[in-house]
Amino acid sequence: MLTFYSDDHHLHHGRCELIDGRLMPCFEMPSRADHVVQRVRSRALGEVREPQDHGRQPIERVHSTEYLDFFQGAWARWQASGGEGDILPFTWPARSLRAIKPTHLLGELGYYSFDGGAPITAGTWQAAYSAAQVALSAQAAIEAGAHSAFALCRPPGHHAASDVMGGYCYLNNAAIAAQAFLDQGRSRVAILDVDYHHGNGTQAIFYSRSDVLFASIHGHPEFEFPFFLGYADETGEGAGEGFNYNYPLAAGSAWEVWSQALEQACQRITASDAQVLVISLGVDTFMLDPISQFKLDSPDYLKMGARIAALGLPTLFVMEGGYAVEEIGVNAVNVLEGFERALKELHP
Ligand code: OKP
Ligand code: ZN
Repeated sequence: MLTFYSDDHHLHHGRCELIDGRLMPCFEMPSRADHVVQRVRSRALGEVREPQDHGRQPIERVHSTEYLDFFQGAWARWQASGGEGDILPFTWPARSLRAIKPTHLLGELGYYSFDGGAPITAGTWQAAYSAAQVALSAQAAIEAGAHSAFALCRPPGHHAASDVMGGYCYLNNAAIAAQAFLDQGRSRVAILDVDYHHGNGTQAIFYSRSDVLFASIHGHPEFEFPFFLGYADETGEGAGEGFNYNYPLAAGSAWEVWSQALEQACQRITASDAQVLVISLGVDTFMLDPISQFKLDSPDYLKMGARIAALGLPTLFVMEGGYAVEEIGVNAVNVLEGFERALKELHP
C-alpha cells in the first residue's frame, strides 16, 4: 500500500491544552506521526511518497473561503498585535450571545471554533494545508487505479466542520478527499469513522446530502467529547436522511462489542451502493490511550482491517487520532496490514 506523508506536520506543535482542570502538554504532538511513518517503513508496507500540491481549490469545496482566509492569516495578525504564545480561543457564541463575527482576532477565533482544543501556532496553517494535500494525493493515487492508499495526515481533521475548528482539527482531510472523489466523477462515497471520538465535523459537512454516507463508531457523547453531536438518532436530514449512522458505545467497550457496531456499519455501507470508501482512521480506541476509554488491543486492529477489506471497495485510509504514542504506529499499521492480508486471501 502506498503511504503519503509530509514532514510539514512538525510545523504544528501546540504547547498546552486544558484537561481535568490542569494545563497539560498537548496530547496531539508531532511524535505521533513520526511513530506511524517509522512503523510503515519498518514493516515495509510500501513506498512512502511526498504529497503533490493540489492548491486551495479542493479544500474550498469543503471549507468556506472566509474561514480559510481567517485561518491562513491568523498568525500574522497575532504577531502584528504583539501576541507571542499559541493563539487559543476562550469565548464562544453560545446561547444568550450573538453569533456575530467580532473584529478582534480572539473574538473572530471564538466565532470560528467550538472548543479551546485547537491552538494556532506559527506553522499550524502550513501543517494543516500539507495534511490536506497528503489526503488529496492519496485520493489521486486511488483515482489513478490503486485499490488502497494511506494518507498519514497530521493534524487530524474529523472534528473540523465547514467553518469551524476544534478538537485538534482545522481542515477536514477525510471530507476533502471524499469531496474530491465526487468531483472527479464518483457518485457515492462512504466514510467510516473508527476514531474513538465522534466525527462531528464530517457529519455536519455531509448531513443533508445523499452522495456521502457517514458512519461513526465512538464513545457515547453522553459522557465523551464532543458531547453535543454523535447520538444514534442523528440519521441525516432532507436529502441526507438515511445517510448518517452513529454507533455510540459505552466506556470500557472492547473488541467484542466494538466489532458488532463495525458489522452494522459495514452492512449500511454495503447497502449504500458506495463506489469508494474513506476510513477516518483513529486508533485512540486502544486500551492504553491516555484520553480515551475503549479497550481494543493491538491484534484487534488486524481484524478491523480485514473486515474493512471484505467490503471490497477502493479504500483511502486517513489518519485521525491516537495518543498512546508508543503504540500508535503498531496499531495504525496493523489496520493496514490486516486489510492487505485479507485482500490476498480473498483474491489469491
Ligand atoms: C481528537 B481526535 C480539551 C480536551 C478535549 C479533545 C479530544 C480531541 C480528539 N483540551 N479533548 O478525535 O482524536
Ligand atoms: Zn479521537
